[in-house]
Order: sequence, then structure tokens, then C-alpha cells
Amino acid sequence: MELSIVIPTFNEKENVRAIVRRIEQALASVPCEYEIWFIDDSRDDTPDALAALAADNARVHFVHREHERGLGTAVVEGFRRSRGRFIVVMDADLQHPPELLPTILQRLRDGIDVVIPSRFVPGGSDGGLNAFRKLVSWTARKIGQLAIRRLRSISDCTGGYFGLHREVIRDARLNPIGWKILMEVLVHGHYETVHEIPYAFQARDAGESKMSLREQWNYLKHIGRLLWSSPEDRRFYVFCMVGALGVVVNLVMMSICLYLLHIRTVAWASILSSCVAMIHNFLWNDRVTWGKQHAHPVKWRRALQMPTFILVSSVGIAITALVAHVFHLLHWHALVGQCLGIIIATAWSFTANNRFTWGTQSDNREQVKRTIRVTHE
Ligand SMILES: Nc1nc2c(ncn2[C@@H]2O[C@H](COP(=O)(O)OP(=O)(O)O)[C@@H](O)[C@H]2O)c(=O)[nH]1
Ligand SMILES: [Mg+2]
Repeated sequence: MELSIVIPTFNEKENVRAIVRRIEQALASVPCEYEIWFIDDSRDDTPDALAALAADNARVHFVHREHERGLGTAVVEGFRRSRGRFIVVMDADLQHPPELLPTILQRLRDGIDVVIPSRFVPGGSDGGLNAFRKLVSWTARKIGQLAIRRLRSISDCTGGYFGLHREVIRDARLNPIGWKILMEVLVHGHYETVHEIPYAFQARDAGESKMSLREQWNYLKHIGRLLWSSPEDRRFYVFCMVGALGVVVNLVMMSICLYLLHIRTVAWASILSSCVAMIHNFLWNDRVTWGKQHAHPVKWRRALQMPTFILVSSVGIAITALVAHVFHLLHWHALVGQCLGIIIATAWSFTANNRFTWGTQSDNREQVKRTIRVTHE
């Protein structure tokens, strides 16, 4: 079996026959052995429509889950039951044009690991959504891309239409809690190449959308889980948390210097507090953010890790001061400048520490291997 098309359905009785017909038309001229798997959680008589289709057509299979719901788990169930070397996931409501299937299949045959029809590359459009849904969808996508590195270069990471080699998900720990199973695949799958194909997202043919406020909330929880389960992203957030904790330590230390130790020179009290905070941050980052495996094995190099960290932090402080100063010179608000400076300095110190303080050769090599190449038509 070359291709399995997996279609999750919930109350789609008006659409299932039409989508099978359109898929067959689309693939009529392509020599390919394929199957269509419906994973159905419907509460209406969609299962009867599916049973009739399956009786007529040997390519059509379906499973009806009586007591389960969830788009994500349905797709994973489809992964499990289907047999194709390639898998395409699409919605039943014809918002995802089946006419794209030959191109998706061709790109998979060309050796691309993940093929994503995209509304947001030149030639694509998301006309099938109203203005409000467009805004919600844009916000959701931007949150995902901002939070998770692997999603950043994918223009349409929140869609439900995609194709992949079965190898991509072999042994991948997919946790299908939400709507966006593609994000789960992109974060946990094993792949090196992604190809995007422009397409026009259609208005729904019949039936109604099952997207709800609850699903939006689930989406945010899903992002949180993806973050936590992806070491490359989690490290950055732990680093930020350590930094925030460091600010508290700094302020507590400053109070001790001023009110308990009665240090008169404020500048000395401030420098002392910053040094304590820096050592505090180093220890947490060394033990937790990067952890044992990043302690340098060579003794003298290990001894250099703390000074390197302090150097990197000092450059960060200088960057912040520079940005605040430039804001002041331009008669903009210095506090806003300070905030911007802190953001830039955080990005700098994370990157620099990741590379110089706790980075190792083997790490960098791994990084190269993990680089994902994204192309589009
Ligand atoms: N099996 C299954 N499919 C679902 C579930 N919720 C939605 N779907 C299907 O997932 C696809 C996308 O859902 P839809 O309501 O069109 O979402 P929208 O396109 O974001 O508005 C459709 O084919 C739905 O029938 C569910 O709980 N279980
Ligand atoms: Mg839909």
C-alpha cells in the first residue's frame, strides 16, 4: 500500500460521500495503490453513511468510536490502523481540496519527509474563514511560532491538511490532546525536509465547524505541553525563569546590604547584589538549565565556565544600558528602552551561553543534524 488518507469525522454525513468521490477523481490518473480511513466519533448517522460507502468501495475503511472524542486521538488512531508508506491527513468537510493529492504524493515520492499544503505561501489563501476566525487563527499561529522553534519556519503549522512518510512518526511520542496534530508531528516527528504547497482554503461545504472556545483553551495547553516536552525550547524558558528569580535575589540582597549590613555607598551595595545574583543564576543554569551533561569534562575548561557566564552577563548589562541610553538621547521613554534592552540582552545571553559557556562540540554537531530544510513550490 503506497498511500493512506486519514480523515477524522464528527457529524459529517453530508460530506463523506462527496469527499470520497473527489479523492477518487483527483487520483484517477495517478497510478497509486491507496486506501481511505475514516475515524469517526459522530453522534448522528454518519456511521451508516460510512458503512454504505465501505460496502461499495474496497478502498474505504472506517472505525466508529462510541465513547471517545477528539480530533487528535482520531488522527493517531488513523496512523495506527492505516498501512500506507505515505499518510495524508485531511478534513472531511472539503475545506481541504483533494485535487492537491497528486502533488502531495509526488513530493513524498521525491523524498520530502513532510508535505504541508499552506494558506500562507504565495499563491495560497484562507478565504474559507470569516474575519473573526482569521484573526483567531492568526493569533494562534503566531503564539505557536513564537513559543516553539521548530514551528517558526513553517508558514501553516496550524492546518489540518498534511502528508508524511510513515517513518516520520515511527516511534514518535505523539500526545494528541488538541486539535493541532500537525504541530505534535512537527515537534516530535523525525524529519529533515518540509515542503509547502500553496492552496486556497475553501468555505465549509455542509455541516458545521466543531471548533469551540474550549478547543482554543486546549490549544494553549497543548502549546505549553509541547514546550515542556521539547528540550530545545524548554531550555530557553527555564533560562528566563532563572533570570527572573535572579532579579528577586538581587533585590533581596540589595535590601540586606542597605538595611542589615548598613552599607553606605549605594553603588557598592548594588554591585555586590548583582554579583550574588549572577552567581545564583550561574548555579541554577549549571545544574538545571543546561545540567550535568554540559559540565565541561576538562578540568580547567570547567573552571572557566563561571567566568565565561559572568562575561556574557556583563555584555548583556552593557547592551541593556546602551539601548536605554539611546532611548534617552532620542527623548523616548528610558524605561521602555530598558525593557527592550532586557529582551535583547536575554536573547544574547541565552545564545552566547548556549554556545560558549555550556556548549560542547558534539552539541553543535547535533544542532546541524537537527536543521530542518523548508521549501515551497
Ligand atoms: N473523529 C473526530 N473528528 C473530529 C472531531 N472534531 C472534529 N472532527 C473532524 O475534524 C475535521 C475538522 O473539524 P472542523 O469542525 O471542520 O474544524 P475547522 O475546520 O477548524 O472549523 C472535520 O473533518 C471534523 O469532522 C472529533 O472529536 N473526532
Ligand atoms: Mg473545517
